[in-house]
Amino acid sequence: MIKAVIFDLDGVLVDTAHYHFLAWQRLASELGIEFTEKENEQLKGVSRMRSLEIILDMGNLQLSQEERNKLADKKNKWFVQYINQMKATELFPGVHELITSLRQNGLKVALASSSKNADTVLTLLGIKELFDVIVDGTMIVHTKPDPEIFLLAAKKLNILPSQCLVFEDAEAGIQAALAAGMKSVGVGSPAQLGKANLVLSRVTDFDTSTLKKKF
Ligand code: B16
Ligand code: MG
Repeated sequence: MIKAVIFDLDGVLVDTAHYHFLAWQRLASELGIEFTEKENEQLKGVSRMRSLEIILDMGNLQLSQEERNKLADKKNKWFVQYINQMKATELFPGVHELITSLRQNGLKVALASSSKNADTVLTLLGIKELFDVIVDGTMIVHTKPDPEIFLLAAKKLNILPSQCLVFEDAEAGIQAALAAGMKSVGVGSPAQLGKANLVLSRVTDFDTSTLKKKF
């Protein structure tokens, strides 16, 4: 029986995944590397430095750690500029209502994002108080597909991993949920997220009756 729901942030509750893409594409373009939405799928859910390494591999570029740090900082500055212009209305429609109704039905709700900017995004959107527990990229060593972030969320919620349901838009996130021994809902395309227990186009295609029927 599911007792807690754990939400990813970027790409599940808000379209910040698009801002990550724009910032990486801008960096790739400066480096002369072609980078489209298709390649971007591999970056979703993984850490900033791992994302950079994937892009550098695409361009067969080998750089020192110091140069890589500078590029990662540059991408992050652009990403922060984009999110600072974000409006609270960019929260996907129905998210507030869904989380409120899960809590009214006695479920615990956590947020688990690989991003070190998660706190800024949640503050800008004014949704921090919706969650019983928040874990982000500043609190973990290994990012998705490692299960660390989801296991930490379950521990803080005091709920067994097998009683947690994860919502994710990234292939790496679904792999992390599986590795944590949790059930998962993929938000996006079945081609990308086929390993999830259920795939939906939007998080708000889910409600408490879907929970009872499918899990
Ligand atoms: P930052 P999520 C992830 O957030 C993003 O999907 C991924 O694209 C990004 O590289 C990662 O956070 C790290 O983000 O550079 O802000 O620390 O999807 O787990 O909410
Ligand atoms: Mg995501």
